Amino acid sequence: MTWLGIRRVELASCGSTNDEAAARARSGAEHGTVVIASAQHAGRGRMARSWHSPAGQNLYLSCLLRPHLEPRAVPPITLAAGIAVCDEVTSRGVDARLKWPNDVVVGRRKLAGVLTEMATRGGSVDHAVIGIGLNANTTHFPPELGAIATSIRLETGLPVDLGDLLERLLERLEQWFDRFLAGGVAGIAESWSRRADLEHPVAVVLDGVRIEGRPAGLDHDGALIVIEDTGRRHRVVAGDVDLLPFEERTP
Ligand code: BT5
Repeated sequence: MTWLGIRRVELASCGSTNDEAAARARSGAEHGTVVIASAQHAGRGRMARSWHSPAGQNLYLSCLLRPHLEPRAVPPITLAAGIAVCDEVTSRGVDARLKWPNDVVVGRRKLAGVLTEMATRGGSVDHAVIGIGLNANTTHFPPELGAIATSIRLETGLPVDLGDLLERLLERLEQWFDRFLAGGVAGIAESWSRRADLEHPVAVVLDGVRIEGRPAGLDHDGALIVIEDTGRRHRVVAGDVDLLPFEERTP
């Protein structure tokens, strides 16, 4: 690693590593600073959802970046982080895929999620925080997650050394952040699509209307292209994409 995680903040417990990283950014922390916690008591997903973060079992980390990018060019960095996580778990024998915009999934179960947040100053980016929650050793999830979450350990049957996982993941994150920072979405789009499940039909809600179709890769700005059976093409720029079981698709 040349820049990511050279500076680290290691916490036994905190509310959210994203909040800790943002607070440090406001006090001048450097590009590449990584905040890691063993537990979070207010781990967050998107749209005020919570992220289950039991102590000592999994990775909860946030990367502080100070990219020279326009604010609108920052959010797709989530896609680059997803590639890094997907490759790391795949190298450990997990059959993982990317699900737009921020999930790493095994089948329909979520293994990891990415939460990118940023702060601007005078119209330019002051800092971005890329938070990653990766389930490594959890074997028992709370009831609401039991059917929709998984971990490396559940997939492989093997316990995971969190220190080793962190180091390898940071190396991959640095490589993919570098690629994104140099070439934007164009530099990672093909790699992202190769790791995404583009066979699975999906449902998305666009302007209040539910659309079903096939994901067909990324647009130039990181939006997901979804094509209906009729051939109609849509751009998904925000929200959730539901993977439909093949048999449940409405005709
Ligand atoms: C995400 O949100 O997937 C982003 C998760 C980012 C978590 C990291 S941990 C380090 C850093 N600090 C933070 O505070 N956050 C980041 P979203 O796409 O909105 O998905 C959230 C949904 O995932 C929840 O509503 C649950 O359904 C589900 N979920 C919650 N905890 C989970 C877990 N541990 N494993 C799998 N699914 C989970």
